[in-house]
Amino acid sequence: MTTDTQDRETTDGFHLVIDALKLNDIDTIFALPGIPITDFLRMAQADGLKVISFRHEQHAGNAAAAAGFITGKPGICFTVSAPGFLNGLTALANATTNCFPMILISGSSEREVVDLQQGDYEEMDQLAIAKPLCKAAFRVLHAEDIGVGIARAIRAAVSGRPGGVYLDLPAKLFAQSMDKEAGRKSLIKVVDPAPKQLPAPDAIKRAVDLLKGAKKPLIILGKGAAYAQADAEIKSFVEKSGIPYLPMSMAKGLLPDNHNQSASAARSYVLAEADVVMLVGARLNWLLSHGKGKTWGAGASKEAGKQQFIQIDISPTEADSNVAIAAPLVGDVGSCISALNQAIASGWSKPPSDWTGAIAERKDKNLTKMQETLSKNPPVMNFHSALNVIRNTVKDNPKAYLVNEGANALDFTRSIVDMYEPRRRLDVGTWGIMGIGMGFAVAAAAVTGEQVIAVEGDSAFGFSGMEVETICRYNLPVCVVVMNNNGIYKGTDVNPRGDAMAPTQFVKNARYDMMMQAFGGVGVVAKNPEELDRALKEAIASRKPTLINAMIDESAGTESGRITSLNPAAAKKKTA
Ligand code: ADP
Ligand code: TPW
Ligand code: MG
Repeated sequence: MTTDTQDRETTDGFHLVIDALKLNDIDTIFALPGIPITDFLRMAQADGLKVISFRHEQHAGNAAAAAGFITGKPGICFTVSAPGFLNGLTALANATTNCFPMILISGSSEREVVDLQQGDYEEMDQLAIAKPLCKAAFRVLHAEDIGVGIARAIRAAVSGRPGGVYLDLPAKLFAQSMDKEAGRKSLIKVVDPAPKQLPAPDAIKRAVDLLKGAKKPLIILGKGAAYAQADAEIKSFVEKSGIPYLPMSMAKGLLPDNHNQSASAARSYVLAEADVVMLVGARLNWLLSHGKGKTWGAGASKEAGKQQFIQIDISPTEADSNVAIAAPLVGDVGSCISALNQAIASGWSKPPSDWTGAIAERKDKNLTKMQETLSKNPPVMNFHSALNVIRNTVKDNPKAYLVNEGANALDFTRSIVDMYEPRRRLDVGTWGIMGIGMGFAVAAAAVTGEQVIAVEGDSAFGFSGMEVETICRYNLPVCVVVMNNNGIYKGTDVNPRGDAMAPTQFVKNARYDMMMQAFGGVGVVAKNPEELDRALKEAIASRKPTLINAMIDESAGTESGRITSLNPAAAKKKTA
């Protein structure tokens, strides 16, 4: 191994990449070693970068994406060629889909050999494969271009709509040497990587006029609003305007979920009834029924509701992607909301009280009903009785990060567990993807030092479960709670032939807790809310890597959680 053999006069590709990252305030790298990046990672660590080494590239990539969302700086993931690159690609595509800034940097094989398809070690035209799955893709062939390559990757990741960027670094590049001073001069410190984008004054006026005329206005906060780190401006706008709001999943906590203007507990009512809806960093995609159908008070599923929309988005092409947007506001959330705050500083009247009153009435009813359900303590623990404990735990530890994936384990947690601080909820996002769990958990703990609670379906956990070793190795304050219902959605499926288990079933009463014990962490079985509560309290007090195997009634879930209707068989039933 050669960690630092350069003499005083020359530098090399390894060090130029490290120096370029450090120059741009990158302090953490998520990675999985192997040719050609093993030495690079050793040198990066020796030079003071925090290197978090994973067991599978997908989780290193997911960690980079989560770090990007939390910090607003691009998360960096390093992978080896072909198979390592492909393993990281899912995370890159997912980051792009979710508008999280990350850079997947992959070593690659010799260009000359790859391009002639002569069968190099781990041969693959990675740049071509990455391109359609990310925002931008670059390759650096010469050491003197490393500074430009890193600078372009950073700008592409965080400017405008954030997303995933691919940077291809062929093996040969790392060993190239060049004059040290010339190398230093070739590096670029990116100035203003995510420039503010101010909305046009006439666009602000159009939006405010529309809002002023509304009888039943509603604000929907999306994860773009959370990402924007304009927390105080947003809070001030919501409170000054008096408009009820709905947070999308990862915008929970931007304002505390127990805020009196939150309409979460009256979601179906406000979506169907609102007349003017202001979207803030939220797309009208499937998660909002595309702005159409029953959800929005329209008849047929393809029919748009009667709502008029204002949409704040940094992407100028987002408006009208599903239904007409009456007042698009193109700009960054901070600038747009601050302009709106000025515009409503005088002559603003709060929404009619029959609207806010009707919402409050429904909220009260639903919250009372929810409280009744939560306080039941059935003989076999179910999602509600378990999540009631987690709900109280998060209330007591509002700064903790909550990672969440699964189907029922996701949907019930989202609706039951209130969040109190911005960007503390990290979940399956726009794709509803399984496998983000441990990568997101490692990132949140490593980047912020805060306690992480990962509420995981037993299936969901399996996608990244091996990373409990990573959690133990770095001794991270992560408490994984596996909602163990013996399977995907339920553990009660039956194979009519009886010769094997059904495709959605797992080994009954599996001891996931022993996986954590295997690496020196704490593993606990919790069969009732008291045991779960005790284990959570101990995990948080000790900050030790912990896995709580929460045994959940295997019949408690529903097929696909809340999205049963998306199953093709459901559509067939409807048309039959
Ligand atoms: P959710 O799933 O929470 O509804 P989406 O991921 O669908 O949120 O939407 C996020 C939107 O936020 C994207 O359209 C993206 O362009 C936008 N966005 C991201 N960052 C910013 C920002 N700083 N300012 C304005 N819009 C942003
Ligand atoms: C990459 C499909 C959606 S939800 C889920 C799967 C496999 C697991 C649900 O079971 P779990 O939760 O986690 O035990 P619960 O509480 O309902 O029992 N592959 C990928 N992404 C997705 N979304 C799937 C498969 C899926
Ligand atoms: Mg399950």
